[in-house]
Amino acid sequence: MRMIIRAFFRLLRLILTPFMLLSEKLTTPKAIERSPERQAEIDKATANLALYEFRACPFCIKVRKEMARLGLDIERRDAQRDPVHREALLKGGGAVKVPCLLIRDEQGVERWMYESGEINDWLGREFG
Ligand SMILES: N[C@@H](CCC(=O)N[C@@H](CS)C(=O)NCC(=O)O)C(=O)O
Repeated sequence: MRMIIRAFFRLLRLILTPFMLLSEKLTTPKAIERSPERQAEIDKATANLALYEFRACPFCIKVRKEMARLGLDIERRDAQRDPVHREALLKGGGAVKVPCLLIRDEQGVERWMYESGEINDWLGREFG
């Protein structure tokens, strides 16, 4: 029974994923404009960030859209299909839950931020 339920959800995900990704593509906002100097500063700061995500997770899509709106080039790590990223998320953050933003400060101290709303608020405060 468990296998059937699992297969059902896998099939559902397979069917829904292309629609979710298409909808993301169609509704992703344009990036705000900045001077090249300011953008370079931001690119430097975002090099210390990484977003752990599932491709078709609606909460991850919400964060990716905010990243696009703010013009942020943040490394994306697929915690669904890449076992190395999945393990790193579990070890570092404490749970395989996405989205999760890894923030590394200048001293190398890591902060693992869960919750799409909290992540978007933080991105807005830092880079908005
Ligand atoms: N309230 C959270 C919801 C995140 C969430 O439910 N993510 C799902 C994927 S869409 C997940 O990671 N599920 C795995 C789990 O909760 O163990 C947010 O806004 O980020």
